[in-house]
Amino acid sequence: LRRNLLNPSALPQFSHPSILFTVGIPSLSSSTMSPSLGDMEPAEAESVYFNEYPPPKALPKHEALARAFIDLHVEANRRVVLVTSGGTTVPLEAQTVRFIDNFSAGTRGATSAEYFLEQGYAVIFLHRQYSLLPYSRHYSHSTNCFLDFMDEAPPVPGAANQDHGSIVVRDEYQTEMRDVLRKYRYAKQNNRLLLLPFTTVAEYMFELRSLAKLMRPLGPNALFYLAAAVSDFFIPRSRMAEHKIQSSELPPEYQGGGGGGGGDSGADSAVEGDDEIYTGENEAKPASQKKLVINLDPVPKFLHRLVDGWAPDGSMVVSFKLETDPTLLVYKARTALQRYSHHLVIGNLLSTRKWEVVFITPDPPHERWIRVPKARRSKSISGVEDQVGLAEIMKGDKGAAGSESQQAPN
Ligand code: PAZ
Repeated sequence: LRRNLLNPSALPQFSHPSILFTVGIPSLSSSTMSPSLGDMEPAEAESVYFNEYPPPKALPKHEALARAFIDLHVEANRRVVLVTSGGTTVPLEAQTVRFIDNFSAGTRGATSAEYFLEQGYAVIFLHRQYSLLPYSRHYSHSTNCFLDFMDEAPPVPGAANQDHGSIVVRDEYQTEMRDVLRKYRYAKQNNRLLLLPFTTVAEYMFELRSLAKLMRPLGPNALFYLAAAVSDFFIPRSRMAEHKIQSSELPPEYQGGGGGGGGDSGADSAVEGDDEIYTGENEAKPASQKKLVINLDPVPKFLHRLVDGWAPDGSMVVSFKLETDPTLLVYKARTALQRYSHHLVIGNLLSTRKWEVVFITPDPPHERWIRVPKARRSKSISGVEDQVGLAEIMKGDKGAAGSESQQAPN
């Protein structure tokens, strides 16, 4: 996808810029748009947004699981953290064939969840389906195939079947895997870890809202640790194509079924119409070379609603801010902290996020950099570099993850 920022002057009714994506397939674009959620008061945006989507099918089941989990830990007066992790998708069609995604593998969330568990928290792990999970992350995904950790032991002498031995963990991995296995078993057997998956940005929003409200009985024992990479732009349901967006012109008798990018009304779609209004690149090209122009709206910033409405009184809210431009990171993290009045923003850069973060706090020192020293950036068993041990640091175990400073990196 090639991304073009829309010239805001072309759309005076929006205070938040929409974004256009162009891909090399025939064009379908929009000339009219519905009012932007970004222009509304947070409570109004909430009701419009959540009324537009049917709740995810799994929500009632997730709510029941979460309710039981929370009750258990309220009873035990235990702290509970909601860790969000992984990226959200933005579907282009209601019956989704294509979607926009982002880079997040869920390493931060899964790693941090392990630290929280070690510190005695119960963890609700709201994660992108198939992203990294606490404990299993050491042996999953592309960095390592779990089969590489296995061997076949020689058959036991005298055993009935001498054709094969048992499958065992290779000697060199025994110690580390035993350690991980014990922690995993402990978390499972003691009901300390609840795994709840999402895929789309809308599913994420529904789950977050429900879980935050369910966590109210926890009061100050609740912590929100929002490490998921949540899409900033989306296609509202009302402007989404129902069916797969077509890449070639259809005969007239097949047109108008919603597959061409329009919503059911077809009047205000995200992906139909005069794409040249936005890109200026599409004139006089044969159909086969036209582009698909996708008009995205800003996702409402529900952190406001989380802090001021959904979350329990006295709970702590930690959000993350990812940037790629080092000159923007602290500014953007500070702005988020001021805007949403929560407790901590942890800033990180895409390229250095595995060993360097900055804590932006309302109280002095306001800005604190935490780095894993080079020597400690060892590969774990799975070949994934260790993440900064945020939960340890938040508990005041200073230096646990390495050096600290109040200066930005050069
Ligand atoms: O999942 P991961 O470990 O690859 O990346 C973690 C992260 C960069 C998504 C997280 O640390 C973060 O910054 N989340 C917030 C992103 C944002 O919406 O700005």
